[in-house]
Amino acid sequence: MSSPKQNSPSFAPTNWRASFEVTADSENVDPRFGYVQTAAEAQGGNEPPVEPDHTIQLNIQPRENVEIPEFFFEPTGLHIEPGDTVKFNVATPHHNINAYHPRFGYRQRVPEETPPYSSPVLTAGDAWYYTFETEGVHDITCAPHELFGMVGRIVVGSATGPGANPVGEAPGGERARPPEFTAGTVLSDPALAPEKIVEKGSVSWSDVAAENKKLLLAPVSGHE
Ligand SMILES: [Cu+2]
Repeated sequence: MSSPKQNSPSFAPTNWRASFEVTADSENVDPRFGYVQTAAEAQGGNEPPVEPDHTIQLNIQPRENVEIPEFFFEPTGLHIEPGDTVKFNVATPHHNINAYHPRFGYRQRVPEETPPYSSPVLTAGDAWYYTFETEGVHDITCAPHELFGMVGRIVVGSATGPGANPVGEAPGGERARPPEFTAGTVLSDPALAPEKIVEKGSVSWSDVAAENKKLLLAPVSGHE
């Protein structure tokens, strides 16, 4: 048994902007909310405030013999440098991008001093920009599709920090939730080991073993 103090993530207010270096990109891209570019804005010629250094697609594709499709980030693992901006292309409706941050009730799987960042739920054609300032492993999820395994891992600089811990062993204690069900098995796949992502630069959803993408949730039935 650990003490209640160790179990509780800190809820004290934090000056996020003071806790890391602000680059030119992060002056334009909010450290908690990022930057949304809707499909309509893109069609209207609205330029985003930064040029992205990388792009990740948010996809849905059918599964064989199972009604619920696969929801995934492509690439699922990506190595970037501190200060790089990632454009998340919402290729299919509807998704969001959400840090595994203690303020959201999760165990800490983003570096200390990282703001609790998330995008709104976005639809096809929308894009979300985020500038990753804090060095280390950033585990992210799509909150609506987390339990179906829609998770990703962005290694910023080095494969360090709380997110480098095995799933379930990151700090946060018993009352904070680790990535569960398929989210947990995907993030535990050897292809997504943080050092592997650094070595390869980018890891595709197709590199994750089928076994680890299996749906672990059964449809609810038999309710009175
Ligand atoms: Cu999603």
